[in-house]
Amino acid sequence: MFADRVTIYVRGGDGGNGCLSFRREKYVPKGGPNGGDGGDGGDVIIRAAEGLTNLAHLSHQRHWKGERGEHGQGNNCFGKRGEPVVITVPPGTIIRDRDRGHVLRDMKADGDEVIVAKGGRGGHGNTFFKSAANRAPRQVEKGLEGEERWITLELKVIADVGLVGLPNAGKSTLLSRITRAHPEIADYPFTTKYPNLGTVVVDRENAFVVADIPGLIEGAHAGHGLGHEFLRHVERSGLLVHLIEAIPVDGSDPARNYAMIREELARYSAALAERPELVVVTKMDLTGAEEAKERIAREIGRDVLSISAVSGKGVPQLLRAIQDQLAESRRAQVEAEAAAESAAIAALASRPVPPPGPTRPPAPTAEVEPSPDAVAAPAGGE
Ligand SMILES: Nc1nc2c(ncn2[C@@H]2O[C@H](COP(=O)(O)OP(=O)(O)OP(=O)(O)O)[C@@H](O)[C@H]2O)c(=O)[nH]1
Ligand SMILES: [Mg+2]
Repeated sequence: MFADRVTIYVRGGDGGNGCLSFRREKYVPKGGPNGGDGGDGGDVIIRAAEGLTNLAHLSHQRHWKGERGEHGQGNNCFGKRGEPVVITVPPGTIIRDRDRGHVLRDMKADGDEVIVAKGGRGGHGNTFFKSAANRAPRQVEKGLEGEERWITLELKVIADVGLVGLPNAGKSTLLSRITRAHPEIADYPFTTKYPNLGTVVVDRENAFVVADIPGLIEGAHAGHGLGHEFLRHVERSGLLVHLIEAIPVDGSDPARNYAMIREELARYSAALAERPELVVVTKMDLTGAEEAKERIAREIGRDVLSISAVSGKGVPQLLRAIQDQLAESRRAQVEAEAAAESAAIAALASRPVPPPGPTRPPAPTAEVEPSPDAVAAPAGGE
């Protein structure tokens, strides 16, 4: 089973109640309050963990709750904190609030963590309310309820290279040739129903991840076929490798097929359509493929590479071209980041210095935890 989108309900544990209690001991009259605070409820935490490939483990359990905090007890015993619940997801998972729609966190790297539902704070016991004015308070607080919400988790596979093309173009065959992945391969369209990933290990320092997504067909943007649904998986890849069958089995025109897939990519996202792309004519072992390749290059007006995933011809050249392109993209990215940084520094440097004047009061902070001192007012102490 594969799942790349699930909706789950999360709820932090409720805080434990504060305790109302007084010290009662022989020979100690008016022993004073000794009710402890309740423990805080456990949070629900989502953590990215390397090694997971999808969200299937979450489709069986839809409700996740942090543990309740224990109630406070007499003798100034504080309740135990509720244990947090940790949900693991693969890096590349985006977490959204289902009802409000905003992104809570984009889990990019192994170990990234976010609290999606905070546990409720434990209530104060009556000891807390003791003051010079009130030495025997009967006041206690109930624990607060844990935060709750529905969240949607969506996995966007982070692949460096996305393989795109019509069904049957040979995407899965290429993936199985260049990586250790074992995708299903068959001579009918839509063999691949879910994305497959594989890592190409070039040498000790260099490796890249390739995603093979289900074939795209005309009208994919309108929901035809399977591919459009999965385009989000290649949305973040630095490079698209577009496979074209040299002599399509269905007798269609390869150059037209190319244009059609480009159109579908652009309809999905303009940013995706602008990604660097290598065009690769496949199944070069078939008779007549060489002429077909020349014609395709001429008609689409671009340089094309060619491979036979069956014989392996052209595959090393393709891998080299992919590596060069990835290195190029990384260089461009580093340069762009450096340029953005120096622009920001220049903007800061050229900002006019504000004239001296009365200092403004500090901006209010978003959520201030009430500090115990703010509630209790033991002015002067006992
Ligand atoms: N002769 C020849 N056949 C190939 C080559 N590459 C793939 N094929 C065959 O083409 C058919 C389709 O290959 P797949 O790798 O399943 O194609 P795909 O693009 O993953 O197809 P979908 O998953 O349906 O989108 C299979 O029968 C493969 O054996 C090749 O280089 N030469
Ligand atoms: Mg396939």
